[in-house]
Amino acid sequence: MSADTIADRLRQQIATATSRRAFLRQAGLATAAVGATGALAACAQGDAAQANQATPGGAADHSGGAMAARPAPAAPAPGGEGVYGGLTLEQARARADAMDAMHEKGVKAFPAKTQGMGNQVLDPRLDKGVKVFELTARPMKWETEPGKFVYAWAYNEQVPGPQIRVTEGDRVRVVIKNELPESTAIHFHGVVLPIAQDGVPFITQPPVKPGESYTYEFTAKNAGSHMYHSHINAAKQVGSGLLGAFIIEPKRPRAIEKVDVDYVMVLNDGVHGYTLNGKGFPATEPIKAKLGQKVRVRFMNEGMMIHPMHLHGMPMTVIDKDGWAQPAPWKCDTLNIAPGERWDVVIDCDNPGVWAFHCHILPHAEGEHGMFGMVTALIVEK
Ligand SMILES: [Cu+2]
Repeated sequence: MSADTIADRLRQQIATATSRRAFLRQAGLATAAVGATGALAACAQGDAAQANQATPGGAADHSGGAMAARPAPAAPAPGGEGVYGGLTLEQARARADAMDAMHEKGVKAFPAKTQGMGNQVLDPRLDKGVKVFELTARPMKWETEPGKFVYAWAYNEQVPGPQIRVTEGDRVRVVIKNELPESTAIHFHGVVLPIAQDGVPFITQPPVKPGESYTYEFTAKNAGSHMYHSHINAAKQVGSGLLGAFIIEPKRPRAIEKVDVDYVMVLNDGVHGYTLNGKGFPATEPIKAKLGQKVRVRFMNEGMMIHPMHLHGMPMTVIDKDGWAQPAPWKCDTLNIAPGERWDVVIDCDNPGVWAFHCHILPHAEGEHGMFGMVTALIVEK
């Protein structure tokens, strides 16, 4: 789906909301003081209140970053308390319009184009039955949102690194070539393997020095959603992009994991700001499904903070934690993903629309300038 069709769909959603509000107003449920134009008109008071709350934190956290801003305490209204915070209706409407314009601009830009796309499935080379994956770690520039270029350390010029997918029982070989200005190593996070292949310098292997290559080889035993990442100077190396998804498909999938869309969502919060698959809103990628389809989301947190991911409109059924099946599937709409964790959920897409899907630590997702960072959408097409 192109950006244009998403914008069309959002316009349609807003037009529907507008006509519903007009109906409520006619029914005498809307306040008489409010002007009759625009879908947002009836919300002006609420927006003014939001404007007051959004002010003191300023734009400090808008671009993301390693530290979350504390939720700002509610500031006094510019003119005082009471109706419109002491402003006239016209002043309150002008404030609301200015803020709304910034919010609208971000939403209209979604999904914004940027250079580079991470998390692309890497096809293996076959060597006598062994699936061989070759990775090169190298510094590069990475565009997280339109015009925002960050310094990244990336595998195969992708943040997150290429997605590795194998099947339970496969023999797997991963070759890492180090073109970084320091040593590195790869740990296969969650994968059950022999200790020599665990990828922790000075515990299981020597560091891989600049200019060197190193080969890991093991049999993929435990199916599930796993990760691979650096395990030396990790706060910097993983935070800068040396991470990726490592998925072991089961030989015999359970009925509940037979889905139409299988989506990996890697969360990160390092020097690149708050990102989903290496991008911040509005450059994040929407998840698309048709009405009646099932979507599996594999959440993976490669960051240093927790991120409670919240889906609007439909519950998520949690099936796996760290690649291990739950004793029984359970439902939620907000799921806390801690650093290092993987959670797999299935969504029954029975509610059409463009649904917001975001981290609910609000300084990771929305400020007075609009939405940013860990925000995307689940689009359920009729
Ligand atoms: Cu978050």
